[in-house]
Amino acid sequence: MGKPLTVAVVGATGAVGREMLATLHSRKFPATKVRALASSRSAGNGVPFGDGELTVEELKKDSFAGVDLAIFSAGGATSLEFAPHAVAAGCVVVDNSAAWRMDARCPLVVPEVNPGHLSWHQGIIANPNCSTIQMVVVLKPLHDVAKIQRVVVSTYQAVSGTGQKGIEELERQVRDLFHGRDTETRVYPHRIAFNLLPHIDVFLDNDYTKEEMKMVNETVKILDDPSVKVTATCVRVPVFYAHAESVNIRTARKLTAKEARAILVQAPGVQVYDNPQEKMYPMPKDAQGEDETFVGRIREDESEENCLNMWIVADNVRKGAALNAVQIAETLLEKDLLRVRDRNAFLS
Ligand code: 25A
Ligand code: L14
Repeated sequence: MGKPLTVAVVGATGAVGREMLATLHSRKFPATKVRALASSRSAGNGVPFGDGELTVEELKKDSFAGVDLAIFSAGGATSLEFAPHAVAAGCVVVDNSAAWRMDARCPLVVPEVNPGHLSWHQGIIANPNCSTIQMVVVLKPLHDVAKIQRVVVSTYQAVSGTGQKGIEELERQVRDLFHGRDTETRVYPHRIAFNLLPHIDVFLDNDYTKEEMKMVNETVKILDDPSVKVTATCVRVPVFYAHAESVNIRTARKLTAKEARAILVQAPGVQVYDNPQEKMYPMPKDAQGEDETFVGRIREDESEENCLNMWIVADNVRKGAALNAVQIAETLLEKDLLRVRDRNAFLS
């Protein structure tokens, strides 16, 4: 055991925050003390941790004295406001919101893909968008061998991406419709039960959604290669856990489906699940609760040279959020990078 280590989870009462506590415990993260922080609404309540419970404390600017590592999943506004104060207290932040991802001072890290980026962190490390994480885990080993030039992706995203309130919206609407009652839409702009919404996060000036542009920009930053062109369509589907993606790539060097499978079988964090004859392909119901990113339906695109199609599925709350954040923390420890060099780096 090393020196004492205090870890705080900010947003500990949310769908992702709870999973972060569970992941810290199940992976035996070497914390000597774990604290649960959330808004004043939840202060004083308990959240499960291991066999016991932690009492939720209200997040305040001075919450981080004596904290070595804070993992944030409480929305972008909370991260923007509080992460600089955490760093000022000497605490390293791993942030699950979109707030710091494209900030040049903040590495955007998937440990299987670009762990080296952690070396230049200045106190805040960003955890990528869930849809981006599961895609780059699969793309990276193919890119290293055959150089990906273009990616066309369509996503099928679970309601848990919106947190506990998304899960409750789908449950309530399904129950109402089964009982022949009218149902309300509270969280999404339209009914999600028995429907599909080609709309995640807000629309931007270019008529893409912010979720789609996160996939475009974050992929380039993580792969550290602006020559990779990405275009995305992000769709909310009535599934509780695990996002799926249909991905088409064009590579500089031709890859057969067989070669791609052989490369991916060796890839860290990836499980190839691809046997059409046996009706074996990844599905959200099987990826739920798993740590790995599953890939199947790997096949050559017969309409275009050097292009492949594949189907990628992962648990958005685990690899897409909590697990990836904890893996970042583990990698910081391994590389002895859990320290803040300049406490003023993010104070304006
Ligand atoms: O949903 P919010 O408001 O963004 O809050 C999420 C977490 O941040 C805390 C909040 O504490 C919660 O832990 N938080 C918010 N504002 C804060 C502040 N100013 C703050 N903490 C400190 N200072 P809370 O305990 O006050 O909020 C209660 C949370 O409990 C969940 N919940 C349980 N039952 C509920 C319910 N919510 C509504 N109705 C109920 N009946 C719920 O958490 C609620 O917010 P959540 O799961 O919806 O939060 C998930 C947030 O995380 C984002 N997210 C989800 N998946 C991903 C993701 N972000 C990135 N990647 C992902 N894969 C969601 O978008 C959501 O913002
Ligand atoms: O930017 O609603 O990481 O599914 C991830 C979950 C944005 C919203 C992010 C969702 C969030 C998204």
